[in-house]
Amino acid sequence: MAVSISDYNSKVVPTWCAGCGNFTIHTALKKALSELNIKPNEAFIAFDIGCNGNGMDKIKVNGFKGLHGRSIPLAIGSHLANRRLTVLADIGDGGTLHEGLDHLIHAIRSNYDITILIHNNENFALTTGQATATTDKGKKMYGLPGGRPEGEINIGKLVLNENASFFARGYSADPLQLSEIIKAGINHKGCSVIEILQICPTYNKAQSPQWFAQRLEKLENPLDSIEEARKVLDMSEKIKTGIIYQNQSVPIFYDRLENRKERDTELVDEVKQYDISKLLDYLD
Ligand SMILES: Cc1ncc(C[n+]2csc(CCOP(=O)(O)OP(=O)(O)O)c2C)c(N)n1
Ligand code: SF4
Repeated sequence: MAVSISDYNSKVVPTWCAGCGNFTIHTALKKALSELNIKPNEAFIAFDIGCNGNGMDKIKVNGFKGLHGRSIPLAIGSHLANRRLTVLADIGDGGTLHEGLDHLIHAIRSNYDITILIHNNENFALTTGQATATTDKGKKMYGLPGGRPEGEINIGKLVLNENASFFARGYSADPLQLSEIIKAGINHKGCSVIEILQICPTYNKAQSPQWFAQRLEKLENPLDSIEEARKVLDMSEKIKTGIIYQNQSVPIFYDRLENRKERDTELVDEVKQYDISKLLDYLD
């Protein structure tokens, strides 16, 4: 039976602020999963800490909420243990670019077959709007009344400098485009990094829907040259959305492991032959 978007509905009522981009990001995610006919029990999403991570109980999939910045290694572990699952990490710009930055870099470099959704609202929202690495230089933020002193990180430039095999940029107020991007990211065999420009009307009033409307431009087709892709990442005037770069010829980490080459079983099943109860004795 075909999977429908409502199969992903949970009974938990969202507590996000009115107008928060997380609502439409979730709709786009559910739409993408259902259109790919992935059943809720075939998907695993590692959630982070933050307003984004508070989405965990609002979508009915296998999930795990990790420490702040650690949803990416959790997603990697789940993928390596059980490749039958469609695995995503769902994380904010704060979690990704601060405590989680090393995990992002290694996920890209190893090209694990996971999809990373970065909710970029350009602030640490759950903790009331402090500056993150994507906040514009000079912008006044909670705890920084004199403005942010350093220059900002451009997620696309960071990701493509590490030779990511897939980078896309979506927008929370365009869930139709975003769901197509998420589908492409899931279908991509490798580490797909999707930056989602997320409206946060509470702590990022400057980047309103009107502000985005004046700047966003859709890229019709992905660029297959990484050098060309790097040229369209600048966000100072116009901001490109869409699948910006995809390289399908980079092998994924798992397929490069010599000791897994002859195996068609999953680690999650193989481990069942071992009695690990003694390792858990200390819990008594
Ligand atoms: C290990 C750890 N460090 C810091 C915190 C405090 N903390 C909780 S939510 C949060 C902000 C999250 O910001 P971001 O990842 O951008 O997500 P958003 O809330 O904006 O969606 C921080 C710093 C924490 N809970 N755990
Ligand atoms: S603070 Fe911002 S990100 Fe958090 S729920 Fe409110 S609008 Fe959404």
